[in-house]
Amino acid sequence: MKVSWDIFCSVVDNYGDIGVTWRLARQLAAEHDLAVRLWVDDLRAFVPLCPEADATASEQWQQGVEVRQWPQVWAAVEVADVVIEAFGCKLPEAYLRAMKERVSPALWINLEYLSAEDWVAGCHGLPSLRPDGLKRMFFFPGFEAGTGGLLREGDLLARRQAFQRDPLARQAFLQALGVFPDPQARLISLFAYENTGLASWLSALSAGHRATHLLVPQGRIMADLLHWLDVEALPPGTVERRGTLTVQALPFVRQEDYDRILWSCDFNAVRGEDSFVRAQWAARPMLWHIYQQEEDAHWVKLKAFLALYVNGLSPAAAQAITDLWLAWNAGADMTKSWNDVEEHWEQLSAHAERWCLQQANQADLAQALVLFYRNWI
Ligand code: TRH
Repeated sequence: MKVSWDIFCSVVDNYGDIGVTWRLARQLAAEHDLAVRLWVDDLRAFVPLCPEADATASEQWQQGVEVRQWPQVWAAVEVADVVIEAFGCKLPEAYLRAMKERVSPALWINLEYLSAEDWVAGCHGLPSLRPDGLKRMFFFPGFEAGTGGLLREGDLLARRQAFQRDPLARQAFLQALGVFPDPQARLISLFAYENTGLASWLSALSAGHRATHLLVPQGRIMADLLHWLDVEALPPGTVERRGTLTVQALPFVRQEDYDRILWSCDFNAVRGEDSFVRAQWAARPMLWHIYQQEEDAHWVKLKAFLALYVNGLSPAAAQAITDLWLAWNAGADMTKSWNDVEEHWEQLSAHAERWCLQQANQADLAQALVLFYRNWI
């Protein structure tokens, strides 16, 4: 019998919670032969990532994963061997009681948000004993040895490299999306939260010496984009030109195709957690819009990541990318930092590939979870 895993996901906002748990669930089922159930409280956030899913189904199978609507009134189910509570989403009380009554204890793991802060390795894998006798383990993804690593499918890098080596595959993919860039144009993708710095970046791009084709999937940045373009709407597929900049709106695509967009681009602006990690596997220079937290806690995380990421860059290139990221996350003017980044383009591109390969030396997060369970039993 397969080892059973229950993953609980509560959709707070956006797509990150479901994006990470859906990716993890699929990989555990596909690569580790596990029986995986994914409990999601709001399936409407799941459908854009997996369009064949049914937002109203209480149970459905998608890509080897049993996807369950997490009902408000919990109906008893058998507790799995491993229980993942994603991002502290709070398991149903009745499920906790069933966990207590289970003859052989289940491994209960709280999967935490990704952070590059240096305390992460020290806290990864630590238990917390509760007054009711249940024990919860804390599992931290991360970039350094001693953390839980990053989500990465076993064949991801090989698929990405094959795609990037094959201009016809890239062209066919882009054409199917209705994207026909000028052959000389540099391709940039833009996935971000609202950002008052966008106008200055777009102005710099439109006045640049190099043609840029900017791809913008539907999302929260759209209003700022419309404002700068001075248009009322930009339906998916529509193209607008300003100076050397071509802007094209895209639909929100399934998760696998979003990877291909990142692989196709020369530079990717990403946000949150999952697209941020996928951009690293795409091995292209990137710009991260971090998810804002109360009391500006996100700045510490942003700077912790930058401190790691710039290792190996020349001081000038490190400064350029750091300034760009800080300006973007402050919603500040991007003109100077973007021009500085352009001056170090080759170096930043080579660095992105190096960073990707270095990160791929770590065990991936799904593998690390499976090993954690094996060591626990
Ligand atoms: O949507 P996000 O802003 O999610 C955020 C973060 O995860 C944040 O840490 C969390 O606290 C908050 O949600 C609640 O960004 P993220 O993490 O990149 O998730 C986006 C997902 O959407 C990711 O799996 C990629 C996917 N995606 C597509 O599948 N198709 C698309 O066209 C695009 C643009 C994204």
